This record gives sequence, C-alpha cells and structure tokens, in this order.
Amino acid sequence: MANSSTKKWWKNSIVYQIYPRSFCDSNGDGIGDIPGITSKLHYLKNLGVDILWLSPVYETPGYDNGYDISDYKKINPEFGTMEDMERLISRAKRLGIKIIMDLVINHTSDEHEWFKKAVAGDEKYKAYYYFSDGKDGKRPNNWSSFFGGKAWSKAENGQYYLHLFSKKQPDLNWHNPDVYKEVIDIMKFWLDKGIAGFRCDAINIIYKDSLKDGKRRLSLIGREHYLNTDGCHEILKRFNSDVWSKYKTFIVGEASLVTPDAAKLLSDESREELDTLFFFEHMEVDNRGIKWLKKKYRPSKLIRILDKWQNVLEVPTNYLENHDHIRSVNHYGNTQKYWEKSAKLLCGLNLTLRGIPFIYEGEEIGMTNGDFRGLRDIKDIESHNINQSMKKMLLLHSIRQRIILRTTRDNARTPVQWDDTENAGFTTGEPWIKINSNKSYINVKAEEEDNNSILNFYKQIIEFRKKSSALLDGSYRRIASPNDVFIYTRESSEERLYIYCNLTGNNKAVEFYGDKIVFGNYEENERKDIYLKPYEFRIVASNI
Ligand code: TEU
Ligand code: CA
Repeated sequence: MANSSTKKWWKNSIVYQIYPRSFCDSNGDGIGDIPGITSKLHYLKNLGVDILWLSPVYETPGYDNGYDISDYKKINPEFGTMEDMERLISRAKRLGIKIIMDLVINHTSDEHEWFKKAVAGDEKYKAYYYFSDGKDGKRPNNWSSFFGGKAWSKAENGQYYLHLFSKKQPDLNWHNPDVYKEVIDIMKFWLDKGIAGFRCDAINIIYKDSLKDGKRRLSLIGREHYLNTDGCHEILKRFNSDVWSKYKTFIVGEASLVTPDAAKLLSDESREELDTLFFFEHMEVDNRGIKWLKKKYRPSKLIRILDKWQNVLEVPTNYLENHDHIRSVNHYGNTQKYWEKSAKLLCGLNLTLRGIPFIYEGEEIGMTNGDFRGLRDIKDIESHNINQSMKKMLLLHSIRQRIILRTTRDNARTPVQWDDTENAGFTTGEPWIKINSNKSYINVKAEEEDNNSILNFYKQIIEFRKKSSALLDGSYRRIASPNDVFIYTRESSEERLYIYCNLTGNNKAVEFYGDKIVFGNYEENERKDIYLKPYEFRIVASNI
C-alpha cells in the first residue's frame, strides 16, 4: 500500500494554468499553440512550477475556445499535432514538470460525431444526450443556461436538446452506461500518454437527477436537479476505482456554486472522489446575485471567505485568477498607484495559505484586465450571449458595453506579454485577441531584468515556500486583526510563521507578532504597534 505522502505526490506542488490560445504562438498565425508552450518550459521551470494544467487542447470548432470538444482523442490543429503534444509531455517530464489536462465531460460540441449521428437519427447516440419533443411544442422544462438564456434549443431533427452552456455544447446523458465507458476510455488514452491527471470541468453538475421544472430564481433555474447529485458522487467513485487510483493521478474538480458541506463530500480523502476542488465563493465576493451585477468589493469579506475555506477542505486549492474571471489586481488589488505592491501582496497571499497554489498565466507578471476599445474587441461566447439577452431587455449599447467590458472573461484571455515589442513577443502575426498596450512595462523580459519585479517576487516566494515546513505542511490559524488586514499563522513542529496581508491602499496599525521579519517588501519597522504600508505583505518568523 502506498502511504499517504506517495499517494499524494501532488500535495506540495505549485500548479500553473495555461490557456493555450493566449500563451505563446510559435508559427505566426496569431494563436498560441503547443510548440509555443514547449518553448517556454524552461521559463516555467525557472519560476518553480511543478504541474501544468492545460485548458483544452482537443479538436474543437472553438465556439467556447476548446470547452466544446469535437474529438477527445485528437489535438486541435490550431494548436499543433499529436506529436507536438507527445513532445511537450516528454520535454516537461525531463524537467520534472507534470501535466494535467482539462476534462470536459458535462457536454461535447454539437459538432462531435456522437451528436451528429444522434441528430441523424442513430438511436445509440441519441441516448448519449438529452433529446425531447418538449411539452406541446414548447421547451421540456424551464431551466436556464450558465451563459444566459434557456437551456434547451432545437436540433435539426426538430427535437429539443439540453445544453447547460451554449447551444453549441449539448449535455451528455450520464444515466447512459455507454457514456461512462467512452469517458473511461478517453481518460486512459491520455493517461497512457503520460499525463498526470485532470482538471474536471463543471464536474458537480454532470448528473441530472430529473428534468422537472426548477424553482423560479434570478439565475440558473433548474440547478436543484443537477447540483452535487448522488449520481455525480457515484460516478466520481467509479472513476476513482476504475481509473484514477490505478494511475496515481492528481484530480481537481471545478465545482461551481459549491457550499462547504457539498465540497467535503466531493473531496474528503475517505470518500475517494476528487483530490481537491475549486470553490467559487471568493470570486463572487462582489457579485450582486449574478456576476454581471457588481457591488463594492470589501476586503473584509474576502478575508472571511478565504478563512472559512481554509478550514473546510483537507487540501484546499488556492487561486485568485483563471480564464473565467477578471485579473486579480483588478479584482482585489489596484492597477494604478499600487499595481506592483498589490500584485505582490496577492502573490504572497496565494502562496502562503494552506493548500495547493494555482497561478494563472500572466498573473506572475501582474497582468491586468484587457484594454478593449469596445464590444467589437470581445470574442467570448458567454459575453455575446449575455449581450443578446441584455438587448432583449432593451438596454442601451453604452450600458451593455460597460457591463460586459468590466466582467468579460476575455479580460483574462489577452495574450501573455513576453516583451514590449509590437505583439508583446506573443506572435509575429496578427493576434487573435487584442494585446494590452501596457505590455510596454508589464512584460516578462522587463521583469526578468528587474530584481524588484513582481516576477522575481514570485520566484523568491516560491523558493521560500519550498524550503518552509510551515508553509508546506503546517497548520493554519487566523489571528484577530483590524478590518481588511488578514493575519494568520502557519505552523509546523519546526517553525511558526506570521503572515501579514494588508488588503487595502491605506496604512494600517497592527500588532507585531513573532521575532524577525523573514520575507516581504517592507522597510524596517518598529517591533511593536507597527504600521503596514498600503498592500504590504510580510512574513515574520518566531522562535519556537
Ligand atoms: O466553467 C463552468 C462554470 O461553472 C461556469 O460557471 C463558469 O464560471 C463560467 O465561466 C461562467 O462565467 C467551465 C470552464 O471553466 C469555462 O471556461 C467553460 O466555458 C465552461 O465550463 C463550459 O465548458
Ligand atoms: Ca500558432
């Protein structure tokens, strides 16, 4: 029997998420690709990354940038070939970097063979999806989609089909054992190629208990029929015993709308389902019911949420950014005067909480939201759908534009800024989406040359973390502190660290714990009753 530490080989890893389309373009077509990723492996190694999570690289018509898969065993030709993928896996392996892939199994593309056969009338494949004649010619139920609008559309065969996301993404029917067999086979196909696990997309909504009407509410009508169902738990347990345990994988699930209780059921070790999961509550800290309506961001609320989740999960994931949300400096920091300070603070926070830190491409150089000129620069299917819904509500163009530009997922999907040249070193061609003009000072090259840069701060803190038993395996405890300052300890049998995070742009008076400052962009301070400067981050060690 493997003991817990070999079984959890991933427990002390740093994970870096790549959105391949926006990472690095090797052939000048303006689209990031797999050889582009391979060319940056040394950069990632240098940063201290242990695991790469690749957003989908499978064959796709690309309506949701690869989250609409048309063939799970082929590579999107825009990204390269299977040989390119195999080369990436083996080069990464040589550097000691593991790769996990995105597994999107709530739905396929409507251009997948299965769906095409289904629409053509093949009964076997019709049973892979949810088709229905509807009620008196109307939709089968009142469910709404995650991307706005209704969750049912009509296929060419005249029948309705279910899609919790866009109509280009029909939901798979997880009651069908054939669907299970197909997915097991896909997972083995990739694990046999040497990948180390999966990030399971939208995993807690895959199994629909019933297709009854949902309770009326502001968003996601129908959710009580598919969120964290017993059927979903059952599938995860079977994935685990049939595949994951045999390959010693690392499995992280994306679990939207998850509560602490539901999260424990999905990821506590004894349940043998997911290894860990992404919760969303901190991303929604400033939502007013739905993500398109915002209220003022309050750091104290963020602190409460993060503190709560630190105590929920056995191995939490920590993330402040991904391809679905705005950039963290825009969300929780400051993009003006305190851009650099606040990006470093967020780095410190993300890398010193208990659990596995996830860094999203570009976060390590403090990239900011896209500087789009208008809706014409926006590519995201979700934004386009929402725009249509708001049009139906007769909202003016200027209002729709303001709402969408502030929140669109494209904010995090602008190309990684490698240098300050015309296309930021991302491509020699025409980029698929607008590059941020702040590439002139926010870019990898400039930050590599500056010892004091955000990028070098990441490197230093990753190095610090790798040597610290308190950060790797220690306990977590919050300490009472003034509003909007997050102070916590991380403690192992060898060391006790006090972590100070001032989440505001003001000076804050705090009590001084511990003995000596061991990390931070501080200036020398008094020992007692010290002031934290705006967005200051520091680590203080105490002798134990
Ligand atoms: O997101 C699923 C999800 O739970 C959504 O709520 C997500 O937060 C969405 O972006 C709302 O704005 C996953 C992927 O991360 C996303 O990129 C895909 O578009 C989606 O699944 C469909 O596959
Ligand atoms: Ca390319």
